[in-house]
Amino acid sequence: MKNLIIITIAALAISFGKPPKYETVSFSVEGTCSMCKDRIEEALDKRGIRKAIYNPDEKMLTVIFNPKKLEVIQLHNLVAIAGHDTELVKASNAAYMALPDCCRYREGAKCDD
Ligand SMILES: [Cu+2]
Repeated sequence: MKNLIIITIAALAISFGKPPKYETVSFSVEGTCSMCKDRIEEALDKRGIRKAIYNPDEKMLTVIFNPKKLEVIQLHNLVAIAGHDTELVKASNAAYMALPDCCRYREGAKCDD
C-alpha cells in the first residue's frame, strides 16, 4: 500500500513536470469584422488556451488548447458568452444584444473594414 502511494506520487510528479500536450480544434463561429475577431480571441485568452485565431471571412475559429485543462465544449461556451454563436452553442440574446450594431451578424450586419 505504501509503495503504491509512493509510485502514485512519483507518477504525478513526472506528469506535472512534462510540458502540456496541446490540441488544435477548428469550428465555425458567427462574426463580421476585426472587432469580432478581437472580441472572440480575447474571450479565449484563458488558462489552458495557448492561441486562438478567428478568421471573420471564413467564419472559422482555430484554438490551440490543453485538453487536460479544458474541454472543447468550454471553448464554445466562452465564445457564446462573448455574444457569438458557434456551431454547437448559441449566444444568449442578452450577450448578443451587448454587441455593437455593426457586429450583429444575426441581422446581416456588415462592418466597413
Ligand atoms: Cu464585428
